[in-house]
Amino acid sequence: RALTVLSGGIGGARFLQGLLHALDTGRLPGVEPDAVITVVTNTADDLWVHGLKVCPDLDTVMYTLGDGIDPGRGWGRRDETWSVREELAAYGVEPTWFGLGDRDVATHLVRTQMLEAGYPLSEVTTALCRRWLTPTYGERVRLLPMTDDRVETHVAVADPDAPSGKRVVHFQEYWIRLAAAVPAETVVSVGLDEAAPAPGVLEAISGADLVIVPPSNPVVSVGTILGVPGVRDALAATAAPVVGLSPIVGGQHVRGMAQQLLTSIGVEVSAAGVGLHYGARSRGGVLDGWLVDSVDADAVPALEAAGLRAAAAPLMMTSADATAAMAAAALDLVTG
Ligand code: GDP
Ligand code: FO1
Ligand code: CA
Repeated sequence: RALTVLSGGIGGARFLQGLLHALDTGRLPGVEPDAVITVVTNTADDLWVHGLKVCPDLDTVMYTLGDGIDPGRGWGRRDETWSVREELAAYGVEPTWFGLGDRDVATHLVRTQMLEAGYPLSEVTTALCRRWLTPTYGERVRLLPMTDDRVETHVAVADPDAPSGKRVVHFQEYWIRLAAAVPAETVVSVGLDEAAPAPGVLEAISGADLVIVPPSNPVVSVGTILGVPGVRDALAATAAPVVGLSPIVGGQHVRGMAQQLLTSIGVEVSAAGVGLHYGARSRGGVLDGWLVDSVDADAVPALEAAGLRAAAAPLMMTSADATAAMAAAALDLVTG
């Protein structure tokens, strides 16, 4: 069996923890415990900072599954220290708003050195995962960047001092320095149209037995992956059922900035809105099934009218067990 998951960072990583727990505890009927999971991960949050290439979503998935993540933050390393950050600030070197932990810096040094030696991001990721994933999962979990090419999400925000009245900032500056506290006038995925899917990405979709869209950010995580040339076609053509889980519960995101970004692209901030935005494969979209939280059960009829299989189930990832149940419900929706 081969499962493929299209993931962002924290939400996707937490879902993957539950999916692996479901496999380990035999809670996915018809899926053997050693099924291979390929994680196709968003790389458009990536940032060159202080000469280092930082890949937040790849690192969050890698550290989370490798048990190196700081559980409170959901990003960066546990038992972290911040001497490098403090020294950079002492030099007055910007961006001081982007916190690099000392342990985390080692990851970026290894990645940057390998990139500069000519290794593509996918091979760099495989190398880093030899430390973080292989000891625990062997070949069962493969972490792939969506592309080896440089893609960055940038956000236009209002700026009265600018001639155009707008200023474009990197997504990380929008999220961290601006705290997503201002409307995202426009979201731009720089380089996305020219990007090629990383080796193995299209095959992971076309050859899967099940494709899962986890509760990740529908705009800057899943939306970006869907924008990689070839990905939508692979999803439309795959024999695997494609099932998604809503990151919006009761009309709100659980964390992050999906509300601001969905509003920016004119999508209703609701479980139904996101499901309809992804659309049914039978009508040119990417999903066969869409799972919403129990509080959004009233959205099921509209989703079914749009050609989707839909159901309501508890969707708060409060524990590996709770998330395992979500994974089982998602599988059941499209294979039952
Ligand atoms: P990021 O790259 O770190 O922002 O992580 P993702 O894009 O993978 O996931 C972010 C999304 O996860 C947000 O839109 C949240 O609403 C969603 N999310 C986080 N925790 C939960 C949860 O427990 N349940 C559900 N349904 N969504 C969640
Ligand atoms: N998030 C913050 O809110 N503040 C930070 O200083 C910060 C630094 C950082 C460094 C490395 C990394 O991999 C992630 C980091 N993040 C930080 C989180 C990051 O902005 C988010 O995980 C995702 O990009 C959101 O999609
Ligand atoms: Ca992200």
